[in-house]
Order: sequence, then C-alpha cells, then structure tokens
Amino acid sequence: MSNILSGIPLVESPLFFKSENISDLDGEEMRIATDLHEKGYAVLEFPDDDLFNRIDRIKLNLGPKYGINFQDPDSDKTVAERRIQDAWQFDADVHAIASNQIIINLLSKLYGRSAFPFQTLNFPVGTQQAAHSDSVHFSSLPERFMCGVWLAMEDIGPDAGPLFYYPGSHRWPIITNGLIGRRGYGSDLTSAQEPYGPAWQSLCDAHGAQEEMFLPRKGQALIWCANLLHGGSHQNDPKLTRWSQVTHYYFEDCIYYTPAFSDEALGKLMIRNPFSINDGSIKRSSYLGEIVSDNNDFVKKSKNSIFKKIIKNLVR
Ligand SMILES: O=C(O)CCC(=O)C(=O)O
Ligand SMILES: [Fe+2]
Repeated sequence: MSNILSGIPLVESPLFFKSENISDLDGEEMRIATDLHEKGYAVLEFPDDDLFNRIDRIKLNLGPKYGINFQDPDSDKTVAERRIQDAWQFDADVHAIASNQIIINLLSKLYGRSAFPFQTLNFPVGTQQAAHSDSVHFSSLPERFMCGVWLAMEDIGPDAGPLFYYPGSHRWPIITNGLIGRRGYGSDLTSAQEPYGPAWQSLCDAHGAQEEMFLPRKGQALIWCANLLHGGSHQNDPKLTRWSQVTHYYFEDCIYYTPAFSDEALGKLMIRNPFSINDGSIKRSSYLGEIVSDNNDFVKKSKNSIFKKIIKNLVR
C-alpha cells in the first residue's frame, strides 16, 4: 500500500505511526523520527569519522573572513560579521558536511522524498536571532518539505548564545502572509521575519510555550522541522565563540518558494530553483512531476536597484 498522505512529510504525518514505511526504520532512526514527529527536533551524533579534522580546517579557512580576533581570549567576538552563507562554494569541508550521505539518506527515509542540501550558514558566534520559523524564508508546496541540520563545531554552554527552540511548535499554524493579512508579492522588507514576529510571539503566549536551549557537545547535531520556532539566545559572554554550521535541505518534486514575498491564494509565488549542493544540479520547482515556471516578473522587470538589493539580501 502506498503512502495515502504523500503530500505530508512522513515524519510529520498524522498517519506516521500507522505508516508501513516506519517498518524500514532501525531503532536509532525510529528514535529520531519519533522526536521529530512529537517535538519538531531530534538530536544525533553527526555521522562523519573525519568530522573533527574538518572542523579544524573550517575554522582555519573561514576564521580570517569574519574580521574577529580569535587569538585574544579577552576580545569581543560578537563585534563583526556573524555568518558566512554558502561557504560550501569554496570550502570542501563545509561542502562535505552539507553533502553527508548518511544524513541525506536518513532525511530521505524520514520525509518519504529524496533530500538535497541547498544552503549552508557558518557561524563563529551566536546569532542572537529572535524566535522565528524558517518557513517565511523558504518553504515548499506541498508544505513542510524543508528542514535544517544544525551542527555544533565546539562544546556550547549557556553563555555562548546557544540555539533555542519551542518544542512542539512545528505543529502550530505555519504563519504566512495570508494568515496575518499582508500582501507579500512584490513587497519591500528590510527584514523578511519582521512582519511575522507578533504572530509568533502570540502563539508562544497562547501556548504558554517554554523555550529550550541546545547545549551540545562538539559533533552533536540537531535536525529541526520546517515550522519549528527557533532562534539564537542572547550571548551573555561576548568573549566566547559558538562555532556552528547550519545546512538547509529541501526534498525532490516540490515547488520551492519564498513565502515572505508570495501570495499563495493568488498563485503569486516567488519561486526558487535551488542548487543541489551534493550533486551540483539545479532543482527546478515541480508539482507532482510537472515543472513549474518561475514567474518572478517583478524581480526581473524591476528597474529599482534598491528593491533588487533588498531581494538579494533577504532571499537566503
Ligand atoms: O544558530 C542560530 O542561532 C539560529 C540559526 C537559524 O535560525 C537558521 O540557520 O535558520
Ligand atoms: Fe532560522
């Protein structure tokens, strides 16, 4: 029997525990799947025998690019650039972590469609980002076929601005423009998350949600579901580093788009055709096997360079 609800990631499906597909999962995979299903995140040891050597090389290669004085233990590490996006383009170890085949196989099994990594972010310190769902930046149709894998590249304590999240928030409504009464297509934003902050905060208040911190050992990773609310805690001690890599994954045969700049009900989608980091191909957005054309006319036609700049900075 095939998966009746094939438009919902297996691991997020209400039929998850009834699905015959879970019989394929071994004990550890089942633990991860159950945590994702119930809490929206799962912690695991990153499966790479060469990981610590990779981490050393990444720190050496990326370190000088942040403009941070890592040598002086007393220097403020939070003063300069906090992230490098898509370092996989020039760093073989960032690429290897993003393309880890065990992770790709695991995610593919858990979601019921083939996973591919499309973006990396490398942080030397905490992001101190407010609680948000990544689904305003990158989402899919059918929804929820996106996830993040957050890897600790050192031991991370409570004063280093650890990742935090609200367990169970992946089941709350995915906040889109339609839900907050905002038009998105062709709109102008300085922060793609800003219009949604009050809605996320209200959901947290209504649920009495308690945030949890991720205080990992070096080499531990956390998978989060598309709609899990998460952010970076305040970094109490600016002298500390918090080396980490986030890889975002999409899944085959979906429409990939940016909800912050879309009006789904009107069919106006800011479509993405993401680059698959592991196999070097462009994944055209598709729906049940049919390629969906890119209709971002407002970006192509725009003569307004400020708008183009905003789009370039926001579309992560
Ligand atoms: O590492 C953090 O503090 C948050 C990162 C994050 O929100 C993301 O990569 O989506
Ligand atoms: Fe995020």
